[in-house]
Amino acid sequence: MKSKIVIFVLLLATLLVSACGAASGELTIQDAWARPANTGENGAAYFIIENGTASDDSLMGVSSDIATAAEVHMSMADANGVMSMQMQDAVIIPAGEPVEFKPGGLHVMLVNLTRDLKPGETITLTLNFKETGNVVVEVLVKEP
Ligand SMILES: [Cu+2]
Repeated sequence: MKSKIVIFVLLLATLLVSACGAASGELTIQDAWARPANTGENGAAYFIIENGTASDDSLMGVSSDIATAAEVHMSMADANGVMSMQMQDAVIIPAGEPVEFKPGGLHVMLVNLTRDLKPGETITLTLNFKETGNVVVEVLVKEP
């Protein structure tokens, strides 16, 4: 009789653990788009990162096969209103809080494009996260 109860408790514990596993979400990239640009120019890509997991993550870098380099930048205005861009080593993506990459703020700069980016085309970026690892994103080229 006692052993039956133990087995039941173990079963219940297993069910609870798997239920928790299913409830915790994942890290997703929404609304990815890039500005149209020509070969040799710099392009810019934007998206929203939603971290549905239970722990903070960090975007460590981006790679792309259509540019010499892909860098994470933050645009900012100084006291005189002059815009500049600062390269980011890592961008923290808090659990449950979306981080928006948008014109005038965070963006992925595609340095020295090796092909044209025409409206309607799709390019691929690989985002590297500290915890989640690599996430491949389809990015639509469109006018802002
Ligand atoms: Cu930039």
